[in-house]
Amino acid sequence: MAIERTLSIIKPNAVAKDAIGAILGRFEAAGLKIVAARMLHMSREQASAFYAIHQGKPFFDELVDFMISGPVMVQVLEGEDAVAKNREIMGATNPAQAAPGTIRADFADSFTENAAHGSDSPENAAVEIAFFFPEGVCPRTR
Ligand code: RTP
Ligand code: MG
Repeated sequence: MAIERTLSIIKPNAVAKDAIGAILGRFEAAGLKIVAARMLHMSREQASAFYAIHQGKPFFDELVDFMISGPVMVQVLEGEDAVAKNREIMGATNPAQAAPGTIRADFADSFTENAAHGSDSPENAAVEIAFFFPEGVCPRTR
């Protein structure tokens, strides 16, 4: 299996309930290394650009309003099969369908406020990582 990087976001509802540490701990426990991290409160322009692929969909405005409702924690996770592994740890997009013990099962408040984002392919991960970390990501040395 290949070593991949993926972009992860702890969304505003999970930051608000002080779940940053618990969620980052799940990534580390699963063998995903945190190789970059930053906290920011996105502007409407930033959130709209990040979710440009969803522009025009019925949930777009609600999604952007939510993502700018408070700060988010953004991190790059590195490890074997990181894209799929992160999505497995997050659980299904609709928290009602998320498996027990997943981030969304434990920290989501609704379909929109579903606690976490994870890139859906290595190609999109590269684009999303560059979006939040244009200066690049330094490799872990230990
Ligand atoms: P994400 O991008 O956040 O990791 O989630 P995902 O791939 O599992 O889901 P995606 O289809 O990319 O949707 C992005 C986010 O939009 C919100 N959403 N709401 N109410 C709805 O029908 C609906 N559908 C999507 C969720 O916050 C979802 O994570
Ligand atoms: Mg997605």
